[in-house]
Amino acid sequence: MLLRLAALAALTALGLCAAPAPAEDGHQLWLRYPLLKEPWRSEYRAAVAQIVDCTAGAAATPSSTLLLARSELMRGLTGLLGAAPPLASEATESRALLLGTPRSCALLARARLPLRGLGREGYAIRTLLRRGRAVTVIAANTDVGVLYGAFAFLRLLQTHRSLAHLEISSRPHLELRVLDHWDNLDGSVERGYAGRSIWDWSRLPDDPDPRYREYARACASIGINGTVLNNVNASAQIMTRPYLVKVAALAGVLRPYGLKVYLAARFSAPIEIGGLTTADPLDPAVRAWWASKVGEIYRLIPDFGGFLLKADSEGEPGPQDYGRTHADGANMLADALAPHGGVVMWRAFVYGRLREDRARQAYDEFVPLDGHFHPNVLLQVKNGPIDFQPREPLNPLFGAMRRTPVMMEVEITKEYLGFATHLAYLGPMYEEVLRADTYAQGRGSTVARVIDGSLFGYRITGMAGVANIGADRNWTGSQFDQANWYVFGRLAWDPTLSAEAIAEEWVRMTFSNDPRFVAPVVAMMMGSREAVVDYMTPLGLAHQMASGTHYGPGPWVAGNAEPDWNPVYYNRADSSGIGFDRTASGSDAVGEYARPLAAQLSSLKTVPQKYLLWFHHVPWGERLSSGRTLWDELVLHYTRGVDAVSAMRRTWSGLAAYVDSERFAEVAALLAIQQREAQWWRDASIAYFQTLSRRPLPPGIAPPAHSLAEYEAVCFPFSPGYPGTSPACAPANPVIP
Ligand code: GCW
Repeated sequence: MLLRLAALAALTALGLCAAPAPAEDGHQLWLRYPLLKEPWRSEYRAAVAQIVDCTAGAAATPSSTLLLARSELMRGLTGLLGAAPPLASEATESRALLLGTPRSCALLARARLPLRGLGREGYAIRTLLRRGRAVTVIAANTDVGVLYGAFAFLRLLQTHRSLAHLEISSRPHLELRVLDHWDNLDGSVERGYAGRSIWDWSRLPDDPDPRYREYARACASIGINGTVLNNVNASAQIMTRPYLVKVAALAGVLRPYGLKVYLAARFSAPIEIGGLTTADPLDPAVRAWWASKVGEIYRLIPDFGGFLLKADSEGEPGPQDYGRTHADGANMLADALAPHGGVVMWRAFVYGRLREDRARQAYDEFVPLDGHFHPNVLLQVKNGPIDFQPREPLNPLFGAMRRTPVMMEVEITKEYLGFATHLAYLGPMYEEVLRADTYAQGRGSTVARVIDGSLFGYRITGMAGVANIGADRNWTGSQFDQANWYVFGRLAWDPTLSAEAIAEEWVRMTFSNDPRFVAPVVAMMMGSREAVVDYMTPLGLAHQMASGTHYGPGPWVAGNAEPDWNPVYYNRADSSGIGFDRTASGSDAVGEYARPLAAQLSSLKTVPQKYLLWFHHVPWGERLSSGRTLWDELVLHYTRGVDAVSAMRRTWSGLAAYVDSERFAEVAALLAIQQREAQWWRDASIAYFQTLSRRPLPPGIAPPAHSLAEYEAVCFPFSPGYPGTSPACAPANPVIP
């Protein structure tokens, strides 16, 4: 045995026997820093011959943020190159690397770098010539800028970019780049599919979990600078003293990484924990309570970010309970926060007292209030007008609020896109909405230009993502869902980046730089969200998920008390056709868009096919531009979605040689679940709609495997992330066919 081991070791040392990739569980995310292969290792070793500690003699002692930047660089280079370059106090070597701000590094102060345009968080990475020697500098105006620069520099090595003649300047396009955690204080996570909450309130403030630092480091590596710790369906308890002390401890851990803490506030907190009889925003006692509560928070957390509010929405309390407006409510909190520099992120996700079309409601409520909000209020608007569906057109509030800063909220957690088990890379979805044209100021008025403030000159800008992070070892419930956290951060930093380029970066850092792996995996990711749209809600359908849990198909569901909790409300399918008429002959939601866009969406001839049934009720036999009938097209889309998942499985099964066995097996197992559920979605949807269309399937297309009655009886009892009680399944209920 010993001899055999020795022989194996010798062979491995000689490189004659390929060592299997060491097992990984994904915990290290995209910050793995594995030893680079040649020729990259030698090239980069030559390019970074020395790291210069230029803090001696500088105006300030290095901050913890600056020390983190340096240690990250050391850690990254040690991993990638096999050893960290030597640290010296002077640039004695050609190809020395130095990092810092003009204040923290005397050499940089003398170099007179053009840092003015970089703002508070941007960075420059430059190759300079110093007395004939090439020196690489990572420089910024602030220490957190240096930290971002250090991660960006490491990314160059992680993705095999050249380090010659670097001339990079980067600054965030948006100010607030925030994760919204829907984490409850009991440790559950609403719509969370990655295990329990990472915040362990029971052990704070004394024993902060080391994970908080890892979390903050990962956020910093992609430029995320804020975190809302608790669910928007908020408990007032978070504002009590014991919790605030815990929040302060957490804020202390996150701060050096540039991550500010925010809280979701409960509007009725003055009653629930303040002993008042009202939460009326115009009541002086209520205003005084909030002012004093905010003062208490800032004494504990001097750089506290502010509040996120879900008010008068889905049963949450709000100013309308007192006959006041959203502006009254938001301004009251804004006034309390303003002296301390805090902001209010007021959500526009409101609906209720349904008139005719839920898609119209947020617009109808908020547009009349434009101009009435105080300067430190942002309106937080979901990407689409209804709710994080696999595909929605842009929310008409983008472009309609000219005097109120609008920030965008997207869902990173995949509530409506297959939870953590289905592979769906959301980059293309975010990109689709960021690039969508509102036409608010003529052509080119993209959502990106609305939220980056350039279109209307907003005072504050931002983007929020509902986090998909939990206590699972791999953070997000699956390997590929890490990419959604990643792409959110990168696009919030720069909404003009391409989803595809970001996918490639992520794949290279997370798995491998081998082109035989990178190309097929990026292609698979880029098609993955469309595959989900196809097998769940093709051609502009929405909200066809089972009620409550949102797990699996339920296009037939009609029995919920509120009309807009029913999938039939959204599909409007009957014997004549399918789709929601939102043109002037229907709810006229289309009229909420700027003229040229409204005209394009209104006409059956010009509406993009992907939004067809969102805006139109279309006869089953209608001929589409493909020459096929609507019914045939619909069936083909469902089928195409399932086929795309089969193709992803085939692609992945050929890639075992490039991935460690643990992550390979996990992805393969989840793709198998996805295939089964994609088939379920397709078959159940076709089975239901066929009872209305009464049309045959196109030739060569397989019929659903089971009857509609069987699909209707399917029960999935264990849906994670559901805030209510999951349906009880009778023994006779089949599980997913
Ligand atoms: O999509 C819906 C979710 C709710 C969520 C709500 C919201 C936090 O099903 O679970 O509540 O959106 O965004 O407020």
